[in-house]
Amino acid sequence: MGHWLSGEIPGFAVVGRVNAGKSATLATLLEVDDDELLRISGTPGETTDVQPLPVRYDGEELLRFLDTPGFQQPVEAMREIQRLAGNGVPGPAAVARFVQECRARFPDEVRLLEPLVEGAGVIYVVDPCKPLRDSFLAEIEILRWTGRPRLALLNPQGEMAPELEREWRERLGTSFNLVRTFDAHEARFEERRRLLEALLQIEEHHAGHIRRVIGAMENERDARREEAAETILDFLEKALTLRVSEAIDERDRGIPSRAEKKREELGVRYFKKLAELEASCLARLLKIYRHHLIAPDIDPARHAGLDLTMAETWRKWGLSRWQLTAAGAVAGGAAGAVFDLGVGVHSLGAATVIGAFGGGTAAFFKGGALPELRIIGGGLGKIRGDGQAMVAGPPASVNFAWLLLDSMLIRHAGILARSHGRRDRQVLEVSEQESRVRVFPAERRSLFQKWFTSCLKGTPDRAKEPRVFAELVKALGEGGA
Ligand SMILES: Nc1nc2c(ncn2[C@@H]2O[C@H](COP(=O)(O)OP(=O)(O)O)[C@@H](O)[C@H]2O)c(=O)[nH]1
Ligand SMILES: [Mg+2]
Repeated sequence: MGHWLSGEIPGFAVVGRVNAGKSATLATLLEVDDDELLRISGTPGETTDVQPLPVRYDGEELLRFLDTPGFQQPVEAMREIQRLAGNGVPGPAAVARFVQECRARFPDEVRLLEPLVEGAGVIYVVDPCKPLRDSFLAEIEILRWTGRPRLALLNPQGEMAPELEREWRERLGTSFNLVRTFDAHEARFEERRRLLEALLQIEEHHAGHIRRVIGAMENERDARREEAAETILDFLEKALTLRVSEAIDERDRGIPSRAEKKREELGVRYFKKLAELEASCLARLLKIYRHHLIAPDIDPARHAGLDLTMAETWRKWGLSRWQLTAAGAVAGGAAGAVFDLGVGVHSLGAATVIGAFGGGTAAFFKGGALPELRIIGGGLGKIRGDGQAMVAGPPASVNFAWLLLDSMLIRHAGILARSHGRRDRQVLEVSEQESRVRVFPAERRSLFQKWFTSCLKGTPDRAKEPRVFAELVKALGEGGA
């Protein structure tokens, strides 16, 4: 024996019916969204052996989970164990004998009971949407006879009917040390931590190891949040200071159609670059949170037929009306009080806005007006050493910055809400969700507004960065993150 467990490392075997969601539970708990590492499948019998899943921090194994194939013939196995117990009440000894003697007839039951006989704790996963049949009662009995510490998890795969849930809870409550709900498709950080804390309650002997795992998990969450904040700030700074130039000569200027064509190319390149910055920011966020099945919502066709007359361009870029309104609520709503909306535009002096802003930027979003890409210098700036160039920069309105931040915060929240136990592909939706910047406290808004303005001027205010970073870290942790 001693095949599945090792020394003082606490082990927990995840057991239950085939398709109860055992593998999905572990995948969500351990943040594994890769089927190569942890197979989740609607086809029964895909997991045919016990799979050890060590939990390591800093190279040291602190905890070990064991994924199992699941019960196949619980009623027959229960009878066999009763038979082995003779006239006595079945207990750990009868289960141990069953494991030793009945492998040929009950390969699945023996496989899943083996780690328990060796000393692993039990995590029993059930779908409480299923009727509580005799076969489940047999599983519950067998697990009770193992004498191991036992946690039952309700993993609802559909609507949980209150009546049925009560029945499951009552039944499980008499045979398990603890009964908890853990929805493998919905659980987030808090639920994952609560699951580990539940293990702490049923398995006092290994409290030290489990506590270290919980501590490490919390540290990791904080570190990730900081890394995400750094990533988003880096993106914002790059996006807000992005300038793209297109060389023009005398002939271009002389022929309006040529100049127009250059301007169009400039727009295409500007948005392409912006989309690249956005995509790389998202890719980094997905990496930080270990997600491989989330597709970035960046439309490759976005830049086809790009036109600087804007509305369409901006829509393609994902900055839809609702977002503009949301940002308007931040920047526009408090116009005059906290924000100095004009700074970004006027300080550029020579900046020419192609198309009409309609005067003040405060009215920017009124009536659904869309932002304009700014062509700096009207195509005549002496930007490059070798001649003249037309330069495109970000829209002058600082609302643009708020949009970029808001869309990243919403995506970040979407990433946190996604459990690793899912195996469907997901596209992050920005448009359907709530604005995050709208609920920023006034001081934070003011700070970001100033920093954004400095970025749009092309000279990011370094002195403000530590505070901007700290506030962003806070913002990333808000809203159940
Ligand atoms: N809707 C829903 N489906 C789930 C949940 N957990 C697992 N499933 C699905 O149920 C099937 C079996 O899951 P799996 O984890 O492989 O079950 P196992 O055989 O107990 O390991 C898969 O298609 C999963 O996507 C859940 O919490 N909600
Ligand atoms: Mg499985």
